[in-house]
Amino acid sequence: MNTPDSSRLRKRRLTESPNRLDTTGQLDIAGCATVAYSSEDAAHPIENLLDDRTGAGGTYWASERFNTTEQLVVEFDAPQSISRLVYEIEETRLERTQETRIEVSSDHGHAYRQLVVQEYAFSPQGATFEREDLRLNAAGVTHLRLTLVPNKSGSGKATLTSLRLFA
Ligand SMILES: [Ca+2]
Repeated sequence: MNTPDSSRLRKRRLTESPNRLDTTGQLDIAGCATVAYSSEDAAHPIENLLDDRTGAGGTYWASERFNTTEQLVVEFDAPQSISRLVYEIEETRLERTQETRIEVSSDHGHAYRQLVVQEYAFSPQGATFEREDLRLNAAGVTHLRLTLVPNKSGSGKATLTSLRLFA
């Protein structure tokens, strides 16, 4: 007959937050690419996309123009494999739907292949933050282009809190 023996219990403390991002293979975009952009609010520059202030309340890039479709293009110094892309959008004040289109080019931006189109609806009373974590299978990428339509419904400016790419 077995007697309970609590000393044999295997236990561990839960330390990892479920929202913690696995950063294995993360590309240093600042070190391997140029980021071209169609618009930038001086108070919310492109640098805010790549800093470590992510998540709700994090720093963000914003267009300087209302209701204008904007483009951000990551131009790699050398062709790059991309297996994963994570981006975040936050909109706390306005009711609007932002569309994000992601495309890649293997010929220095002449032709693009569309990978994803996603829409998020934001509302101050409802969803105000979205994180997308995409698995991709893209090799030889010279350019990665994001096209952001800020006013698919409603009205506002294109914004993006973070952009992370993984080899
Ligand atoms: Ca940020």
